[in-house]
Amino acid sequence: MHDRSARHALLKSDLEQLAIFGGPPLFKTELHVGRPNIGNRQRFLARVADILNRKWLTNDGPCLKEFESRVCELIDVKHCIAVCNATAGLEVLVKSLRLSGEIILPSFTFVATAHALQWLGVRPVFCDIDPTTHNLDPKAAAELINPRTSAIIGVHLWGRPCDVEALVDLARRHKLRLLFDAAHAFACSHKGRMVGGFGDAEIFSFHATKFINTFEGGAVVTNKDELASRLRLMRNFGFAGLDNVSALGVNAKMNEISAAMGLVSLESLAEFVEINRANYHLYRQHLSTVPGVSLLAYNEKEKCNYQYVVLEVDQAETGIDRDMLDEILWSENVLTRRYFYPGCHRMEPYRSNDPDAGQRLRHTGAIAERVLCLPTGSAVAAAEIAAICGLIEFIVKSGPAIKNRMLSGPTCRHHLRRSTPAR
Ligand code: T4K
Repeated sequence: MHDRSARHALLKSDLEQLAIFGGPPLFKTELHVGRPNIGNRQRFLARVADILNRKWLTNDGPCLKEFESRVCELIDVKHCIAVCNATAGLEVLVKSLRLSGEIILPSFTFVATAHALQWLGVRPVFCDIDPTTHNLDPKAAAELINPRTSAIIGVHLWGRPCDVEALVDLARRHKLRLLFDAAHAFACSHKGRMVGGFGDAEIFSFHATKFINTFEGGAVVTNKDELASRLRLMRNFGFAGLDNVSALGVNAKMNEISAAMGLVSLESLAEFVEINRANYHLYRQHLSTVPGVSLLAYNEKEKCNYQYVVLEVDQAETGIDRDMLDEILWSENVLTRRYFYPGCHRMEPYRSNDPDAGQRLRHTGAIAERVLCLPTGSAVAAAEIAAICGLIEFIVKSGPAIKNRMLSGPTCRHHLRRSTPAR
């Protein structure tokens, strides 16, 4: 890959060397969690030249059609409706299914899952997660069902599939629609079946930060013919033909340049997965002996995209909490992310709408305090991963001393950056 050469990294063995206490940062330039993977530039640029020559930039163009059929083949699903982003895809899907009232979903997800519902006037009802899988707990979901409930949305968080069978059973028993936010789970499988064909429909994100990207973009996938037709209409203002608007619609189309990027990304899918897999195993290997930190595991008997390297921090063992670790890593130019802190229920407008939701979201609250995503993807080199892990090991080893010094010193820049309190 183009940019995988290691940046200069100074190993640290003394508190004074930590950037947070005045030392030089471990890395001269920033390492990101969501650095985009870029496929073959020549092939992308050739496709862009074709688009410009054709003068067909959007509206059901040839790149879009090719991208949709490649996605269908890859995940063995009948219909792919590519959209301008996953959030718009979710909105179009909820509208196409005429959902109303309340929809049950996890709070431990990117806020887009909830916002898409709220935006349409449907009430998101947050449900707790299973603390081992980080996914929606079907038993907790069952307790939230009432006559206003119209659907359940499972989120395959970190690309690890939900308890699909239990959710299918629950939805069937209560005659509810079942959707999956599969923003993280493109090219992953569950019990040998590719994610994409479960429930009424699933949604992928192809945002720049996803391992397969279309700059901005997403797709709704389904095996249901009638739903697919409605989704296609709704994505394009409801146009059923020239001058023939047959339904309410919006503009949620994916343009040709995005679809071209998607096609080129798909050509490198195996390579991107292999890079993510190797990065994940390197982190595992280097961190296996560090007490109090563990990596969330993938079921490697299934297809995984390994796009998130998720560290769980057990403060009781490390002597330092997740937020302090995050703050120290940022000062060293390792831009870790606290996805999906603090949980949607502690963000607006949900915090004001349902101030007591936290009482039923015990696991969500606890997990949101422990998790930290580490840099990965094609922009991170093996030597950088070794240096990050060496740094984490040093921080954990010196946990109590670092904590004391941070608590007694002046508030640092990073602390200020994240000063918004969460209840
Ligand atoms: N459902 C779930 C479960 C999701 O996770 C998401 C999106 C959605 C639904 C909605 O999908 P979309 O409507 O976006 O298709 C990022 C992404 O913007 C978002 O797509 C993603 N989930 C979420 C998990 O991550 P932020 O707020 O963290 O983005 P930002 O700008 O802070 O970037 C993240 C990191 O990536 C930074 O370190 C900078 C780096 N980066 C980012 C971009 C855009 C780059 O290096 N280059 C880039 O071009 O949300």
